Amino acid sequence: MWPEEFARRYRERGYWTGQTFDDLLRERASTHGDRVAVVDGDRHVTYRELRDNALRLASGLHRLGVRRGDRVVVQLPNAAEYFDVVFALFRLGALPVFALPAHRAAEIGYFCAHTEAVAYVTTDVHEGFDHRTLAAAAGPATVIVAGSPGPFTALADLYDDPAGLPPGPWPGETAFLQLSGGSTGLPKLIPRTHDDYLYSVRASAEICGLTQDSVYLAVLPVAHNFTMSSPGVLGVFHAGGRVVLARRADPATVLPLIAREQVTITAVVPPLALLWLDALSGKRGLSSLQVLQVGGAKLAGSVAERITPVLGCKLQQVFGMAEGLVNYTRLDDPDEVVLHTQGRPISPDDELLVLDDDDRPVPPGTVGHLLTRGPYTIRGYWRADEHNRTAFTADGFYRTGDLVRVRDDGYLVVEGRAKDQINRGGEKIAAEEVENHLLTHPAVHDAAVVAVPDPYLGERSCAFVVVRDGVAPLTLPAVRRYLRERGLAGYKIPDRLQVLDAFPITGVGKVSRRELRAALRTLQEG
Ligand code: J2J
Repeated sequence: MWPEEFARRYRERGYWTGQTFDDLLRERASTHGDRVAVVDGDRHVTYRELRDNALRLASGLHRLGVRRGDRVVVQLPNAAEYFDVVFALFRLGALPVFALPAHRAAEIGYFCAHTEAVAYVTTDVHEGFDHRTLAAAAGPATVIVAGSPGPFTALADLYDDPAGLPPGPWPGETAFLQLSGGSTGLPKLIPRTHDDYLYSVRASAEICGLTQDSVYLAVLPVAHNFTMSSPGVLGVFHAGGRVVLARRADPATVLPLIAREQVTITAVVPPLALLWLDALSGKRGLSSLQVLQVGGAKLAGSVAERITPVLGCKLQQVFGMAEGLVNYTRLDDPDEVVLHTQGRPISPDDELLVLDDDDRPVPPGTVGHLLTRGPYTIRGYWRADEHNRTAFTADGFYRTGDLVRVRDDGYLVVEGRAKDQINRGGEKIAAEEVENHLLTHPAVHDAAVVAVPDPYLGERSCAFVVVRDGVAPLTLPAVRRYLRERGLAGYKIPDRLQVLDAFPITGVGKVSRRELRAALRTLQEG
């Protein structure tokens, strides 16, 4: 949490206004009650209905035993119930833990255990996968299912009479736990408060020009920080606009949906932008679309240049992180800025440092490690004291792990990364997490996972392994099957495998895993 002098400053400057998520929804239900808040297929939910659903569900969850401060792992696809669930939890002051639809037993099990979750809310079947099979991983948590519940509690049965709900949380409390992209063995959880998050949401809605006429297409998973807050679904609710949910991201689903629902703004990762560009090249653009936000991974200049000519909308680059700091190119910025930078921070009180390997400032305009603190950037991960000592400086700056250059005009250019992570088209993979799973394989003596360049995804993952003497050779399909059976999310499963007799530099004495990964990157580039 922020030291008192900072908290006071952020309140005095009007960033932290004392609003909770429940306040936001209540205000919208009173000012925009009959307007449609959410479109999910043929289902339209007004602001009044959304608030009623959230209160009724809060009541049912409370009756089930969910209390203020409890954690609840939420894993839902882009469906209307998602909002009922999270706003019900916000109302109770219980903390949703935002799992992604792609997570499997390994991740869900860890989230439930680490957060001591009292409940796990999921769906029946999504993209051919039966999420009810993850119930065992949830441990003692009560399993609640949207759709056919099987032997579990049906979400639909929990909507109850909202009379007599206990008081809600205060705005300085942690509202939810967001997932870190991660670079360590186990994913870290990010505690965000009502006050800090809603500041970023309101400011983002303004920067992105949202109004009550905005129609936002949620195509990336709604629980991701980008889709939720930059300006995302919450920014739309703040502005009183409309959220349209896409269950799938392929052009055949999404492009007709944009036309049918007259979508004005959406957010994608670079590979999706590329897919849409290819699908629309030489055709008519998307006439309703005004802004395409692209972020989560570096957008190549050559792709950026095609967006306005092909799609007929503005491009906005977004460089953000679930830990806080978000940078946007502004809608009235000149082309050169929009095409070739990753934007500038939301807030005048976002403090940035660009440092060399020894924590000394680099000369202006040169590349270094980005560190940041500010009114919506966390001061520490949840229950991770030891990791926090290295992930943050003593005076509270978060080490982003990104290598950036800050131009004279204050805009940032992302030049690379110093963290042991693979950014697979915006999906983040912590090398160490995958390595730890590989090391449990009986044939694996040692393993290191690194990024390899990919023309479509930007990066894919490659697992280098040294096998034990006398074992049968390992193959990529066998390794992939093994990791899948261990319950690892699909996007974390290595795309490539290289079996080596020995790691290149282990002969030189003890090396850090970081040095090893760097050596392997050089090896595969050569
Ligand atoms: C290069 N790298 C980028 C960009 C994120 C808005 C947008 C994105 C995220 C997000 C987010 C990048 N160019 N434009 O939370 O609110 C890489 C950086 C960063 C990490 C954070 C939001 N945009 N990145 O991607 O928590 O390495 O958040 O530190 O998933 O993604 O990942 P994540």
